[in-house]
Amino acid sequence: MNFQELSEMVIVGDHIGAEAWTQKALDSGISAKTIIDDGLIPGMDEVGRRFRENEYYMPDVLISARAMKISMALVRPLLAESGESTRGAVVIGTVQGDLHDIGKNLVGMMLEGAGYDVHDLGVDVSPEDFLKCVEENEAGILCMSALLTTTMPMMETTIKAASEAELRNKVKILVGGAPVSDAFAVRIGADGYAPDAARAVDLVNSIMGG
Ligand code: B1M
Repeated sequence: MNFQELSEMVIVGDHIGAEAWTQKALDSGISAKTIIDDGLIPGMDEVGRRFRENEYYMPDVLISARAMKISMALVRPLLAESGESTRGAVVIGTVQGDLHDIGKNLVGMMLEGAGYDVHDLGVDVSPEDFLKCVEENEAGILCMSALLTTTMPMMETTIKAASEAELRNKVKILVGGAPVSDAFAVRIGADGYAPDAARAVDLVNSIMGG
């Protein structure tokens, strides 16, 4: 099968086509990992590039992500069954006290499209819940989102809690969200900051060596 076709369906956001293509590929014995590596990841990489270069806007990315997610929903169970690994586990959530999730969802979807095993804890996530999830899934990356100046300090609280739980050297902690900046990330001892979803994927790739 031509994997370029699946990539193209993701790029243009053809979720019906992506679902049918993925099912056909699975029926013909193609592995879940090959579908992700050769179809979905190149497609989402291109979406990320277009978003970075202002050729795509948020709605375009969401439409592409929907196509990617439908395909992922078919391959994910097989990936787990066969024990085939993804590019690594990432935990993501919006910090405690904060209910904004549009940007965080976008980052999570893009990371999933890039081949990571994303554990999305949703909104209003306590430091304890973030760290429990990191530990349980041996996640190499923790991504925190905050949209309110009043909830940004929860990022620092979570980082301190990670140190106290002796997890700090086991997980890279990345932060993002509209009021967050590079300088803030440095000040609170985070390992990195990304201003948007595409650059969050670039950052995670660079840390995970991909
Ligand atoms: Co809220 N809100 N809101 N809100 N809201 C803001 C953030 C605000 C700036 C509006 C304003 O006053 N101009 C303001 C914050 C002011 C401040 O703190 N200085 C504000 C306020 C005050 C509030 C309430 C307190 C209002 C009230 O009740 N009085 C309340 C708080 C509730 C709470 O959280 N406890 C509240 C509620 C809400 C809604 C529920 C109505 C809704 C949220 C719906 C939802 O998320 N499901 C909402 C919305 C929609 C907004 C605005 C309009 C849009 C936010 C958004 O989704 N942007 C926002 C104003 C604005 O930003 N223009 C506002 C689009 C999204 C794609 O961008 O989230 O920045 P963003 O994500 C980007 C990047 O930042 C980055 O990648 C994403 C994609 O490129 N990124 C990451 C995000 N997370 C990342 C994590 C990473 C890396 C990158 O990890 C490594």
